[in-house]
Amino acid sequence: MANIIAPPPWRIPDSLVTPESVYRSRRRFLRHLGFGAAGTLALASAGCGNSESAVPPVSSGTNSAGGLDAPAAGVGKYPARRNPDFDPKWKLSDEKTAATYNNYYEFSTQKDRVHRLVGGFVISPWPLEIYGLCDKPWKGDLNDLIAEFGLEERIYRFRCVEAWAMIVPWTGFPLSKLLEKVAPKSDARFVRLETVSRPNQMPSYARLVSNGYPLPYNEGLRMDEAMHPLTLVATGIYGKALPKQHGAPARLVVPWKYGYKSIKSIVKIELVARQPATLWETLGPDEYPFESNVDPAVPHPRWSQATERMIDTGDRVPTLPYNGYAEAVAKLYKKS
Ligand SMILES: Nc1nc2c(c(=O)[nH]1)N[C@H]1C(S)=C(S)[C@@H](COP(=O)(O)O)O[C@H]1N2
Ligand SMILES: [Mo]
Repeated sequence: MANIIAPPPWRIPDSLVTPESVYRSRRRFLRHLGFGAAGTLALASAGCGNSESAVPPVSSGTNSAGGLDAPAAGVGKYPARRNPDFDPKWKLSDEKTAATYNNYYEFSTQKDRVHRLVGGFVISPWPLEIYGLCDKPWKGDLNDLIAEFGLEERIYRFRCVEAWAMIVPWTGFPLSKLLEKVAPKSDARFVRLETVSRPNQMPSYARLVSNGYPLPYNEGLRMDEAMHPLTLVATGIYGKALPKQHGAPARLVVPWKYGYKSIKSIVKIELVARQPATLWETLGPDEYPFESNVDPAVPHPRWSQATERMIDTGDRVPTLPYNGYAEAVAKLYKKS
């Protein structure tokens, strides 16, 4: 139990994924395995006790220079107008539950701890760049993009691969607007997105690296997926700027794919010709493949995806093909 050995990355998948709520104890993990309950992604060393306790907390409210954070991006723009095309009359998940149950591994692998560890994360200013196979690569601050594109609110379902789900109002702009701005070349067939790398502000960062995680966190989409009108760059949630634990100041939301595709705190977007390697696919290609469309009929190798648990009510509801967005996106995956 005591020896924490960092396995090489290619060995991680075997020990990486443990059923939900049992990642703290190897013994409990083994006992629960047979239940086939909803699973969770956990550190490779997760069986060896509370691996977070050795990480010193980051002081909150200050930036790296010791001063106060500048205001978050989009100040004065919330709440944004709700887009009537994305306003289903669904009951929203509880805001506070969503804000205290997060996957943001760079801060913690324990969902209920992330929100307590983000205080020292500096989100303003937020330079980002979009480059690669395009005629007009762009570099600037997130605020420039918000000023140019405006913000709108949309209600989406969100489904994590661990079989929990929520319904939340995101605020943001379509990724397609940003891609059109840089004029993609015809050979740009994929986009690769990268999360900011801030080991000094992200308490779990060094531990992830030593456990073989290929940080910075990165994700990717096919160009037609990235250009799809549902694919959103979110800067807000519940009518306010994004709390840091949700991926401030700008994160992706791809509502028909498992949650890990919705990469947080984006600083780089690259247009590329070939399918990029992504963090989760690199760690476990059978469990977290590049495409990762929500599909109740395709179980995760270690748990069913047929149902999901709403994070606030605990209700178990059927999982829908493409997370309920089949009408909008199934055509992207028609085999010819
Ligand atoms: N950089 C980064 N992005 C990330 C993650 C992460 O650990 N790091 N977790 C992903 C996963 S697994 C999920 S389910 C969602 C969770 O988003 P939420 O905490 O805002 O609900 O963020 C995704 N984006
Ligand atoms: Mo997830």
